[in-house]
Amino acid sequence: MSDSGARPSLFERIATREIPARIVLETERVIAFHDIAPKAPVHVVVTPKAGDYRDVVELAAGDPGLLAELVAAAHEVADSLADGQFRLVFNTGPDAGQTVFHVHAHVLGGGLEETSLG
Ligand code: D5M
Repeated sequence: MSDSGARPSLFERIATREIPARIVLETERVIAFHDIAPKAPVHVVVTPKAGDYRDVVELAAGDPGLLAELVAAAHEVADSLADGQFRLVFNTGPDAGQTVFHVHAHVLGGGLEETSLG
């Protein structure tokens, strides 16, 4: 739980197993699970277990080491599920599609040709 006294976020409740999810990786500070509404053949959410940061901008400023742990976890997930190739998306703010205000990365892989940005 965050130390703000706020209610635990959805992702904190997944990390404590209060809400079930298809967990694919867990470290001391990070958890990864399949997105409930996948937008790609592989779509995994990677997030800190604690909800101290709302978005990637706050995380980068407050704990860059934890941001690096998220990236390393995303790479590990992609190595096991998507041949090591992946897109990493941090929706940041409601106008950018962020709906859960507990920082998280979307790991997308497994064939993204139709949605290529390049
Ligand atoms: O991403 C929030 C993501 O969280 C969105 O893609 C759906 C996913 N989600 C919501 N509830 C669950 C549960 N219970 N399990 C797994 N995934 C979930 P955002 O970038 O904030 O829009």
